[in-house]
Amino acid sequence: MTKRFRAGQPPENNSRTLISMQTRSMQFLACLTVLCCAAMAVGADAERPNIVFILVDDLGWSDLACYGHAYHKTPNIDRLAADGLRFTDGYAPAPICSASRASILTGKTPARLGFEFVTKHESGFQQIDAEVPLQTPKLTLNLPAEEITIADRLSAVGYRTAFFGKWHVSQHYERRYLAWHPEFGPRRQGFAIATEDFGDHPYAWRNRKAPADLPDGAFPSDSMINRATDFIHSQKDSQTPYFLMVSSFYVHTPVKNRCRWLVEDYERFLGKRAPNRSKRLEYAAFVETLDHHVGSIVDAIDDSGQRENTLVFFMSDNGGHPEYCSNAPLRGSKWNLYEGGIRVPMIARWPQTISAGETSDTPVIGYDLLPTFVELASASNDSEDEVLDGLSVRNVFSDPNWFPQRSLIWHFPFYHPESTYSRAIETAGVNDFATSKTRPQSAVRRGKYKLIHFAEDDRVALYDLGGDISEQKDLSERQAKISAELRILLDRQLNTMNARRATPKG
Ligand SMILES: [Ca+2]
Repeated sequence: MTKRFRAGQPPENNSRTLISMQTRSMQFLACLTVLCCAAMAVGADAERPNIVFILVDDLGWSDLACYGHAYHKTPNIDRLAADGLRFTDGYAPAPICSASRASILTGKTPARLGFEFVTKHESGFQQIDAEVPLQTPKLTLNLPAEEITIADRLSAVGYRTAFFGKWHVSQHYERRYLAWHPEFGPRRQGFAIATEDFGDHPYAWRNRKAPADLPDGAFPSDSMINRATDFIHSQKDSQTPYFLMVSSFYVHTPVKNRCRWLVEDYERFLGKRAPNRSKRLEYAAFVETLDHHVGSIVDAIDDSGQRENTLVFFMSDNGGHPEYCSNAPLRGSKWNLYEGGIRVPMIARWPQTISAGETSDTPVIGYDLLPTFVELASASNDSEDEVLDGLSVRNVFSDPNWFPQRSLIWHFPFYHPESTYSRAIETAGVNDFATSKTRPQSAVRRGKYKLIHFAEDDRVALYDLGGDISEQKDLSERQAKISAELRILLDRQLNTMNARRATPKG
């Protein structure tokens, strides 16, 4: 194997290898050919699991009953957790879609990829509706086709690969929102099977108007989910392992339901004066619809006879939308680096290896998935040519107390929101039910401590997540030594990754 991957080291210990994307891509293709031949020669390995990766959109850490939500009904996802391992400290690599997805697919941080924000129709700079002191980097539109994704890695060792749902790491093709760009879509990133389909999400409704209501108890049929379950059933008797990524459009806005019965069913749970009541009722029904979809996928796996040797990995791409979701007890929301923006539901079920009903407080982050899945596919993570930021967390599946010593980092050198910044509330609290101003910021977590650095005023805040999950007590002065250490660590890691910074306008 000519292309080997170096993982399992903290990012601060990695030195970036300078080698052109093109050269790496050619080496990888050569390697892919060798590995495919090897895989065919030995036949499919019964020890290698199928991997079904369910990535959901904007689901908050507190949104599921199995994470303590008081009234959302999520029996299917709860069952997944009861049959497997629930992570209390699972993290998205970014508080926003595109950056998080690019990072998950490649095992690299958004800082290293230079993809820290959300893709757009066209390139340029952010347009903010207020004077801001920092100049943010140029917008990134596409995950380069040369980047090596989970699907590239697994197809190289004989996995069948399929993708359905939200891609969002390419610019919107022909200005159609979320349309896959043919040069940067899933088929250019290692997925052999990929069909664009919005299913029954309101994105697909004509003029975003709901088709007819559904009768009591009925959920809408969703063609995108049906494609995924058809694929699972088609692999019933296959000896070849598969990697299926189901990337749900739920529970991203527009939050609208055809199941009025379901929305009405939630009315009793929220007082008439509850903040954002109607939005939150729609949202509750939306979350339950997502849960129904997840149930369809899990049922298909179980019905196909491949339950025991299929890893189902479920997570959200970022925290909950502040206007719809109660992110409490977490502070903040989607779009910022408080826990509400990045700590997400994360569940793994793999009956052959993971004991039922386990919980782990080991921090695991989306950019760990590539090295983890690669190891499960019996491929090597060791490379001289490629630097990964993630770590294989395979050990946590058999030992939920396994706790590697390392740090996690986040980097968001942008402002948000762009066109309504002037009207956004000044800072993020707990359950604002409003969008707050996000200023360029970065964060690092080591052990129970998390430091956030704010670029505008070079200020830091330090939180002890062990005793202060709501990030209410800034310890940066009382714990000055830890604060200084983490500040240096964060800066060093960002420099190692050639991170793009927001800089003073001049
Ligand atoms: Ca998202």
